[in-house]
Amino acid sequence: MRIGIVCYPTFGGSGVVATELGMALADKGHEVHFITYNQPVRLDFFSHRLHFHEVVLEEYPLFQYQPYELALSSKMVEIVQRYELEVLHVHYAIPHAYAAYMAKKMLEEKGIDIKVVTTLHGTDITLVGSHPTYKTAVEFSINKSDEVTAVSNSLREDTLRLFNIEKDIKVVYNFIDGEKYDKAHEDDCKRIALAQPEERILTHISNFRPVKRTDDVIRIFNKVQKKIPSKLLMVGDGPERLKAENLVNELQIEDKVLFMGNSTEVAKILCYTDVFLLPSETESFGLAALEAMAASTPVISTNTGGLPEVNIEGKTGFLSDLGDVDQMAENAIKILKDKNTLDEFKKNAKEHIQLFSIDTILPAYEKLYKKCYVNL
Ligand code: GMT
Repeated sequence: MRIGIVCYPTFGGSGVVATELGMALADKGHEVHFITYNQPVRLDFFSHRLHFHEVVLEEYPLFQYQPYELALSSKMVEIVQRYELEVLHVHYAIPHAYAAYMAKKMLEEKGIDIKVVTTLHGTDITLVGSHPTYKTAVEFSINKSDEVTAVSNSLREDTLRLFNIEKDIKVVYNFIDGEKYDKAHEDDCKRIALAQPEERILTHISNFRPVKRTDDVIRIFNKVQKKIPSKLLMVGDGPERLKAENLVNELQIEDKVLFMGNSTEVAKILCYTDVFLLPSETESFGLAALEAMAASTPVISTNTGGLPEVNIEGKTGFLSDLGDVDQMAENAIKILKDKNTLDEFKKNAKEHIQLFSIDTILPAYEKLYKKCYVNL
């Protein structure tokens, strides 16, 4: 098929999922066109089946805010026409589903029927989308999509609770390519550059927004390092980074915590990791946890949102109530205390990702694209 993918091109989970999906679809023979304001960070190759079209914003002094939706929907119309696209798959409802609806209507005027598939990712529903500022437009554009998916049962339920939804929302889990992580393990994994052989490595990866509770990450680690020699890798960047760095200084553990900034080498970083920390306030899915598990890393997380659908209590890691730093630290110590326990959790984590295999999830999206045209 000829598919347009609209997403945020940044390090956020929705952009990562959209990019990996587009690359996998192109690999399978589909023609994929990314439409966004920058080249997606994980888009590492182009081919005759994989294209990127930049949405260019013209600055004009009258505008306090540049009208991105207008530029995006105009670009969608242009690309759908030029490449005769059959489906626009938009990731993250705001403003992508709304812009896609406008593009659909403009194309209708030209006698073209483009189908729109909207995938809801989390904050577009739970934190931003349900806010009164956006709610009406988000609800409208979800209901006007041809097909709607959510990345977990929890997000589906949240959407139905927070909005008046007339459409059927299908759950299509996020996916992972396990082999990519095996490869990072096989290539020489230079763990010694970061920690001594007897030290354990704990890692947190996020966009350092308040919802990620980076202070809890530091406090959990502080308790762990008092019992087990260890290092903490803080990967990513965002508004809470400075606060997290200050807390590290206050606790006098600067020599044990490394702030690494944003990275495109997540698989390599995770190959060093023994335990992954994700104490988020809410997480519709927790792609970072799944990436950790693909690298055979057990996860210490909260039990919020879709996390219990990804991280399995006592098997792939442990889940605690929001803010229960003591229990999360105890659980991390439980996993790290001896090699046999750690190895068992690592094995379980790797096994569990089968449920989220790209081989299962990709056909689910392909079926959905076809379903827009034929009643399957
Ligand atoms: O976590 C974020 O703040 C980024 C956000 C995004 O849209 O990129 O992530 C959301 O989508 C991811 C991919 O589906 C999910 O794995 C994350 O759990 C979800 N984040 C939240 O629900 C907070």
